Amino acid sequence: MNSWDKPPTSADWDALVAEVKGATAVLCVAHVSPDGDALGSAMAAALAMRQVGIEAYVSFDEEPFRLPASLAWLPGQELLRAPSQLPPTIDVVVSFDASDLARLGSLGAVGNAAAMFAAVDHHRSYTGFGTLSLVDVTAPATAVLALELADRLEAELTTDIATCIYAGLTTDTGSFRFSGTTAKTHYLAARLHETGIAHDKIARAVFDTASFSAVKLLGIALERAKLIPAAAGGNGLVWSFLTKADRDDLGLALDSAEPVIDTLRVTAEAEVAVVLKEGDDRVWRASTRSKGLVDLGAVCSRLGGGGHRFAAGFSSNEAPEEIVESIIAAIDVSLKTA
Ligand SMILES: [Mn+2]
Repeated sequence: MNSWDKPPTSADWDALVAEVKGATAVLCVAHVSPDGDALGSAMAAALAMRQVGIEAYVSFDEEPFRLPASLAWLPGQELLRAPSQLPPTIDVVVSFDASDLARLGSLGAVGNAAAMFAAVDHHRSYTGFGTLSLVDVTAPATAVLALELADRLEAELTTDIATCIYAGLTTDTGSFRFSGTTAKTHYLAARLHETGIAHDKIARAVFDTASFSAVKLLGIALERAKLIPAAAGGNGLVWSFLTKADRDDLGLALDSAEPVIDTLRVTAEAEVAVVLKEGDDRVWRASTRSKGLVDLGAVCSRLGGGGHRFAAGFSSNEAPEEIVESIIAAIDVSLKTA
């Protein structure tokens, strides 16, 4: 049993707070291709640290260094630093929402070189990297843990901090629809609301905004979608793919393909949805979603990735058809051992 099979203890939090308060400078790191939970959590934590007098920055590994369009409005952007522009004084690194070191890209090495390297996360697939683990697999978002850190730093919950936390919470709960959402999640959301956040604008930015090019890209993916009724124990698998050329024609970056899975996964005839996205490096990224019957965290771990039961992913150099065959085979193994 790993120590993160249980939520962090008060002693764990005290250790993190002590390290952060004693730091010369803290770097809060989000995972590569950051989503609302990773970036919202890192930004909220850094804003809280700044408020109580700690020098804090936010970074993630991306070249060129820019925010995804859906998160370009997040407060706290003055704290962002590209990996090549990090202050030399950083001695404490805290990662947010990254289950393994590879998810931090080049910043994993910065963490390993720091005097203290803490991981704040909620993935069951968390590998145990870092010198201090603040991991709660029952938390519906890492943002819940980022808020706990802000509270334990005795930072006031400002509208800016609450906005960052809410961005993470609404991202990972799918607007409070996914099964990880509890009464506690709603109480927490109510607390965020009370600070005067523009929850409607946050929801629109996170879920309901895409460029016309991105809408066209979605059309390509849907046109190409295939349903395999026999897959996943006869419960069906729907999949599609987007090439680098598809994106290049529309002038789009890889993150533009992120929302495709959310439309594909509504397919009633499929327990599992898969979207394969070819990166600029020609490596395919597989995003997978299930309705609960199949543990995709386990399936994707088997294929070299990881994630949650309902949402997981991995990378592959195989051709799209081969990747889908690998997924179907791994699902069969998972259903047999479940
Ligand atoms: Mn998350």
